[in-house]
Amino acid sequence: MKITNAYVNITSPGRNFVTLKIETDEGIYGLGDGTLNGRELAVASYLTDHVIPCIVGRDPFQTEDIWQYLYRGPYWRRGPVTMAAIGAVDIALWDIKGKALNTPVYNLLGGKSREGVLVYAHANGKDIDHALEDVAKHKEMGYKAIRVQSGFAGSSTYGVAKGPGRYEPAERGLPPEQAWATEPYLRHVPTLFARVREMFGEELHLLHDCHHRLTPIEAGRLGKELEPFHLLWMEDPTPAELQEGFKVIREHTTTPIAVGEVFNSIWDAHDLIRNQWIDYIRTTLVHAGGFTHLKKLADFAELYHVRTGCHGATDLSPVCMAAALHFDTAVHNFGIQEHMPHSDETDAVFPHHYTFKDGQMFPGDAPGLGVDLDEELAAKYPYQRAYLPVNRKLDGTLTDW
Ligand code: EZ4
Ligand code: CO
Repeated sequence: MKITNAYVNITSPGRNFVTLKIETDEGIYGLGDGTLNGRELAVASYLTDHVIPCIVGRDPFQTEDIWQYLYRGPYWRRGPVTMAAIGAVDIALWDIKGKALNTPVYNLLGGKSREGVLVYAHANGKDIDHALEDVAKHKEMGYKAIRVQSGFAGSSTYGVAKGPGRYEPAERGLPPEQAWATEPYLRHVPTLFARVREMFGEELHLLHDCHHRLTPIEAGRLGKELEPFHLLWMEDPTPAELQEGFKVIREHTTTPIAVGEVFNSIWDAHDLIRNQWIDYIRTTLVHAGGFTHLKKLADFAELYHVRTGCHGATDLSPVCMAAALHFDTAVHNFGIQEHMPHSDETDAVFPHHYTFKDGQMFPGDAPGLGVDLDEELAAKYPYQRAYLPVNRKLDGTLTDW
């Protein structure tokens, strides 16, 4: 089998998505997600201008060799744009393999290690009472694990919807600016989780995302104060370029730690994993070079009791969500999968076989990934510039969003 053609589709059914389609001489095609929130066109150009010309004519079954060619070949390694482009190619090639062999991708990754994939939902509210209502709503929908974020007076925080409707971090146009204050946040979060546990008891898995806004010692304090509420994890407590920062957190709390949604290679997590400073690795397929690389990362993490918790926000397309569910079904050290449902418009552009039932998701048994792209419908939603917000402290200093 040979790759005969490949092209990039950019569509914006509510938000922007970059999809790579790879065609072969046997009529089988594969889809890969290359979406990098706020930097979509850079990945599209990287693919169209620099990657596609190098893969036409190759055997799509050679996923390892093509991955190494695209990683080592350009000399310039890693980085989110490069790794999302490699991810798009790799995901599409595994889709082709599955279709050619007439089997779902999870069977190529080791087969089913479990029947269903535990997912967590997002609940949020402008204050604690509204957040509690949203937790109740998601529990009612069948979720067994819920991430809870809530607003409070005096500054903004991460993960709270502006008005009615679902939370969507990116906004059309140039980056909006938000205000951030650490101290009121640190006082607020333990109160929030005390109320959640009081109302919903111990059975529900609870999670919280700090979104890289704390220093290690501040995260240590928060983790310690959250211990009575038994969180499944505290996510992205501190920026992770300084991996040793997590040692400080670990020295102060037994609240489990998850990190990695912005990582793009195994090296971003190397010290975190081998020193057992984290409990969950959140890197997902599109942003870290696809199945070929993420399987190595998961296998490495398994040696250190670190489980997977793949990123699953709406800025990852249904192609990545399908891919993640095959991955989650197969890897032994799966932990949990983030689930932020896509809009109806997005689901219509990307028809798929994956399903949700009783707090779990299932990749379906269609050959390959079981996801498609309706190109005619996609063409009705052209690219629209959209960026994530930036954060400033109350005195105007730029800080992490
Ligand atoms: O803000 O993916 O856990 N999920 C998250 C996400 C991120 C977005 C950024 O593009 O933190 O919602
Ligand atoms: Co997050």
